[in-house]
Amino acid sequence: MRRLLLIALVCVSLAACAPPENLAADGSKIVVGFSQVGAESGWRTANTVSIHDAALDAGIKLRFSDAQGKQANQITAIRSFIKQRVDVIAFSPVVETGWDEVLTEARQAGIPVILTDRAIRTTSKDLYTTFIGSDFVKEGTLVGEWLVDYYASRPGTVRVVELRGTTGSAPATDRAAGFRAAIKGEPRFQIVASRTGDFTRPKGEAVMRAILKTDRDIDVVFAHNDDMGLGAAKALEAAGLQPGRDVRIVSIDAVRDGMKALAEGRFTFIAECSPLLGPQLMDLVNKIANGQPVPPRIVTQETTFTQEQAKAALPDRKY
Ligand code: GYE
Repeated sequence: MRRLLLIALVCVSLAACAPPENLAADGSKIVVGFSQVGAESGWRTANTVSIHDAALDAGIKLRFSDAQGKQANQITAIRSFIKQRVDVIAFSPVVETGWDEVLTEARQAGIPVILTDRAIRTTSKDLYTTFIGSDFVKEGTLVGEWLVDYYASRPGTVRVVELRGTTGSAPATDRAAGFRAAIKGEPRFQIVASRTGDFTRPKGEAVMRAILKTDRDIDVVFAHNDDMGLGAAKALEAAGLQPGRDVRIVSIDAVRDGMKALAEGRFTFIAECSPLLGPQLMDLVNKIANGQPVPPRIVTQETTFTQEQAKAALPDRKY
């Protein structure tokens, strides 16, 4: 109480008092509308928790909408945020294209937009203020480079099954491209099947089961996320093949279940993709709501994990 009084006195005595961190320039509580992709994976669940927690910590009011994997739902949510006149709109776009119209509406309403986690393709750059998220091309490249290195001492053809993420989404497109760039000079690497598992465990399993019906001669499964890799592991086991010994599963994310599989030897390698975007996102919301400049692109810091590294990291893994 005495501290509050003191702060109030200091504020009154100063000509202009900077607003506390969690308030907009006009002194009101900042409201951010966030449209989430859905709940397709462990990554997504951890991302949603991170965003909720960070909003709470920053004293920012969060209006959260789950699009259940559908772009149409995201467009509806963004229109509703515009109507509510939120201070900032943030969203993680399900797919890359088809945003120009609704983002033009946001711009016309004077509401800044932050892209979170996934990029979009647009002709006009000024439809969003900044983009925070991973370098998906790099993630795919890291997996490909690691495999090239791993097989350097193991001669012969390497038959790869690729389980792709959601068709048209930035991570699926970019991870596929990065991976292909890494194995380009290595003709012995052959992508024998490439199908979408929509970033979910059940679809990863179903697609892998279907592939195994006609082809059991597989060296590597490259899953665009841990969940699809875990689904594939189940399908391989059901077909009498042992993941980690008969087939090497490599993936992206490094969520707890993936790290567990890696530590147990069912997975062979994971490139990390961090879902903990909440604190940085709320910091951006705060700055933008207060008219402060922000960089146009913020790239998430990430690493990679071998089986040994996963064993060491697992006890402290938060998600
Ligand atoms: O890798 C996957 C999720 O966009 C980075 O989406 C995200 C991806 C993540 O479903 O697990």
